[in-house]
Amino acid sequence: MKIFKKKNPKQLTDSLEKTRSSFFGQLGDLFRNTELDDDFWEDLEDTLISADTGIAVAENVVSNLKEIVRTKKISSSQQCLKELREELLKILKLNKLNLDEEIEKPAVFVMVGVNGVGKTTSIAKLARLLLDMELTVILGAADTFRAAAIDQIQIWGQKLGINVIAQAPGSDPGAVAFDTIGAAKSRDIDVAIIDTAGRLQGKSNLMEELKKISKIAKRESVESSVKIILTIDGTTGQNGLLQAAEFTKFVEPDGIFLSKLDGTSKGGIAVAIADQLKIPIWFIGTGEQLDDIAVFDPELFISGIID
Ligand SMILES: Nc1nc2c(ncn2[C@@H]2O[C@H](COP(=O)(O)OP(=O)(O)O)[C@@H](O)[C@H]2O)c(=O)[nH]1
Ligand SMILES: [Mg+2]
Repeated sequence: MKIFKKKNPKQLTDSLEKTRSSFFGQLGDLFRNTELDDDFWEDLEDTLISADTGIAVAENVVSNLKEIVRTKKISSSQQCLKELREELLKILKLNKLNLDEEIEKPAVFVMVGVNGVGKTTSIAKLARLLLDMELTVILGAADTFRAAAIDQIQIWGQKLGINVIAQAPGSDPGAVAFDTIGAAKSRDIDVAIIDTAGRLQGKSNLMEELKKISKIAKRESVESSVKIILTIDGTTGQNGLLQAAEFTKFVEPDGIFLSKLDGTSKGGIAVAIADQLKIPIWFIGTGEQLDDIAVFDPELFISGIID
């Protein structure tokens, strides 16, 4: 089956409004009728860094842009803004979306990430998106660390009208993953989405647990049908990126769910992820409701925050 064969039913709407006004509001001021002098370049680099693109990206973008301005003999700041747009897009496009591949049933999405980044909420949104695409979905409550975490995903399951496979708090997350995939197979369900714990205390334990879940998933389904999705909280900036990088030492995420882009996120984080983690952003979350999800599209994203 091809999961994302259909055009994304939800487009980025005004949900990036806040991101746009925080990051590119500043850019707009910067590019308003100004000379492209040393002060301008310095201000641009500072603005990019404060928008969470990271220092390396900011430096590279500015140095590329200077070169383009020189060779194309650009003098207007508006023209320069267009070139900036292209440069950012180039970085985001480095990470091709690879969601449209052929996948054998059941697809298994394992959601990983630090506590509080929005894993469980994002799972519910993703389930909604898949249901809208007329696929069948089952959820697995493999964050067994807290009873509240199990309740939370069960409540989402009720809202969505889909089954949630759960065991008692404290039980083995690997066993929950096993049961969830087993249920998906026996009930002929298209996609199983598995929630996981994200506490960073006793980190190596958590990472071993995630490794085990991923191994079980790959054994119980088809290896290429298992996708590890790393959730990153868009408001946590470089710090969130460092935490995310920790996960990549233990599990190999296939895609990113970038959450909370509706909040105080500055948007540049998407560019930093593309540049530093080299993992494609698949989805973005723009709120706490089920509908607040979009399949990531570099063009639409840049338009959403610049134009
Ligand atoms: N504003 C906003 N809040 C979000 C988003 N995604 C999740 N949240 C909130 O973030 C908090 C933590 O979410 P949760 O799914 O429990 O995170 P988990 O610990 O990683 O499973 C909750 O209050 C969610 O409502 C989002 O895209 N935007
Ligand atoms: Mg959770």
